[in-house]
Amino acid sequence: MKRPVYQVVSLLGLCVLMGAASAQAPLLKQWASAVVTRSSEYGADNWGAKQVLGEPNTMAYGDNGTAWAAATKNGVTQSITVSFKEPVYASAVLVRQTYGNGFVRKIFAIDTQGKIYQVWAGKDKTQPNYTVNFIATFPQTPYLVKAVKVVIDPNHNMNTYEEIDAIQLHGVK
Ligand SMILES: [Ca+2]
Repeated sequence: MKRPVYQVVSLLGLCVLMGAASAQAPLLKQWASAVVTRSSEYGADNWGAKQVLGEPNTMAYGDNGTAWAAATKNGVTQSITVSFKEPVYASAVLVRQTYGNGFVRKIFAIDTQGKIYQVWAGKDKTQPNYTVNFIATFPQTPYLVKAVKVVIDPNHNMNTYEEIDAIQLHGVK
């Protein structure tokens, strides 16, 4: 006996769906590769914006020149914008905090056309005294992200600088 046509069609449809799910692109995790801009930096080398690039290299909590610090310990809002090698449909940004932790306030994604979108804002509950990889998650962007801007509150800890060692973008190609 022949199967009704609609059953064959629905079976085919199921196979296509399963194929699509198993072929889903893997999550790509990239460390920042270039500084686009920064509001300020404590130094051109130590504590400079370039210190956020690449893999983490600040392994102890404290005031370390291997992390980015703004020019002043406290004051107006600060930010750093970094780009990544592979544009991705992004779903998270990791901000490695190594001093004055708990200071991230907003994160913006910048698409391949240079358009800027706020993707995260909220309470950063990262605790001090340890190096911490703070991860801000958000619904996957429908546009390809090539850069992110991290906005921080330098007054989060009035006794310290607020320092970032590394920034990582999570997404799929
Ligand atoms: Ca501060």
